[in-house]
Amino acid sequence: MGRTQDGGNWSLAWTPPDYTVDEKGKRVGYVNTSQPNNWGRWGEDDQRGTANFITPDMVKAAAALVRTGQTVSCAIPLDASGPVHPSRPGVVHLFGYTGADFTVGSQLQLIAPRIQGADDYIFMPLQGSTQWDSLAHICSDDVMYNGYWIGNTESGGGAGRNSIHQLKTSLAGRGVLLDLARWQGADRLEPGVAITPDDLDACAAEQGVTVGTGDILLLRTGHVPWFYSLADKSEFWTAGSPGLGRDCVEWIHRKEIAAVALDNIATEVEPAEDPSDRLYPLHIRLIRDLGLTLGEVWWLEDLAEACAAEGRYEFFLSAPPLNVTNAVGSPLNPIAIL
Ligand code: UVW
Repeated sequence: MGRTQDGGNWSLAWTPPDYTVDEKGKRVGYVNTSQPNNWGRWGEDDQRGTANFITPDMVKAAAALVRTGQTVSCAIPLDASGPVHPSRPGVVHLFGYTGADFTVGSQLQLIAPRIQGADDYIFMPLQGSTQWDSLAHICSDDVMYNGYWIGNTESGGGAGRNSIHQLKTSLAGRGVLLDLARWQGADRLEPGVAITPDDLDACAAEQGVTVGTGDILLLRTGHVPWFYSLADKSEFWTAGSPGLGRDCVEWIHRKEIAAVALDNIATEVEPAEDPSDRLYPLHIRLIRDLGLTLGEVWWLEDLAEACAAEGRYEFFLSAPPLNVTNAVGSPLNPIAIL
């Protein structure tokens, strides 16, 4: 199906898919044999995946974790200096009119003689900064989370299924930080280090925190800070990345985690543990199979400091996506409240 590469050349030949799509936008007859998976767990029409683990009672309980009222941002600066995945262009910030324009005589003053000000625009990939990846981001076998056909996302209307705006009232609740770099006694985990379930359990035990149903789990590797520390960034893009190893999929599923966010580029370890694996094998298992919303390029240095100072690694986390209609991802400014 689809176009093929033949001897290094793209073939123009194409065979139309041999399946049909139903009124709900699902590929008819497709059965997900991957394990574990959450398809159907929250109903045939679900588009929210593991975010469903966060119930109103859990949000109330998480609010009780606010003790000092200290607020900590988990976002990198939203500007052209940040690490953006090589498949995407960087952030462009432009100004429509500025205070300086008024000092030299802006034509706007002809319309409104007394008022002055400034206005600006950002052009950026929605996954070009601290971000959530929606459940429309990754597909396999032409199918996304809960059996929806890949073609529900199209350039005219956007992500007609599993869009990030489905979570506009979610992703606020109990946040837990596992500071893996500190637990290892290092500034950062080395590129290529695959985080294991044993690492997660041991780090949580040392920090005296439990991880469970409905938690938004933040994992500090120190990788994004390494980017900012490098004068020549080329090493960052060729070295690979620390990240989740494949055995974490079952752990995340068993713990009923609502969402996972890391301070790396793509959540999972790079290169993949098994070189024969498809590109980003965990993206398929986590986003498509579990329906897990993934956070990438988070800034966890300040939160790590605050948690270490307080000696507690749980807090209220407010991290809803922007309400971008039919979108595959969203930038955000997550706030941990201690
Ligand atoms: C890709 O999958 C290309 O990017 P991300 O790391 O945002 O998931």
